[in-house]
Amino acid sequence: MIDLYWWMSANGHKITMFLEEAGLPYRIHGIDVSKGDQYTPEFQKISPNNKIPAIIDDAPNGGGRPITIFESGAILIYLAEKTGRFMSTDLHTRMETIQWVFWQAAGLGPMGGQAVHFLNFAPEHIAYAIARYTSENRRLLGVLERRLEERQFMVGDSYSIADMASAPWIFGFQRRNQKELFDFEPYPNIKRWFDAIMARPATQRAYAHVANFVANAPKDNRDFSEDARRILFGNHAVKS
Ligand SMILES: N[C@@H](CCC(=O)N[C@@H](CS)C(=O)NCC(=O)O)C(=O)O
Repeated sequence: MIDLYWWMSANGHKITMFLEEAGLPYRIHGIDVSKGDQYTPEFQKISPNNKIPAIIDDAPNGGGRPITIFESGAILIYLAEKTGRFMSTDLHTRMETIQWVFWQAAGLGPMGGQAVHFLNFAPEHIAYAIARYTSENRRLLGVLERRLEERQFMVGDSYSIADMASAPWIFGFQRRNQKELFDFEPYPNIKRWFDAIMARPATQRAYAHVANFVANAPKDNRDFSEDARRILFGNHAVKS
């Protein structure tokens, strides 16, 4: 059984998408990051960076010592290797997949995340920050569009953990309906790829978990209490 420490965010959806595709048994433990659940001593033992997602697999090799993993990219690689699915074992293809997982975790995620933050959650309008992150996000989207011009998926014609890492971020961008952030129009290949992934029954089952946690996912500052903003965007975690 896999225990998944989760909240309904792009990085959380990556893992439920994999688990649903692979049909692995799992149970979700909700970590409400807007209430500060990520800072409890119990969760910090599992995820020392105080962020979701994290997993504990109680039987990594069909038994043996349980393993704890944080960082969504590391979890995806672990699950792919555990199941032998969604990442080829061929050296070149495996490394191509891992590169694109890192590309998402180090580029599209953090840069897109900052673009979303400065456009929607920052207490003041900082034009420089908005321009800096939206333009870097657009550059990364251009990289993804080029990548998908000649391929069905990010690594060849097989759906892989690279796609599972990136598609939830596109989901998060498009649901905001903000032209400065994202618009499908200049990215027809991203649209084709994204629509195909969202139509997969496993993706739909993964996203259906949202309804079990909150009726409406927060969209901007107005949906967060002052406490939630302090926890998520303040210096709550900084030890002086
Ligand atoms: N690099 C990490 C990022 C994880 C992350 O940013 N998680 C967010 C939700 S998407 C979170 O836990 N935020 C709570 C906080 O920042 O306090 C990963 O890919 O797992």
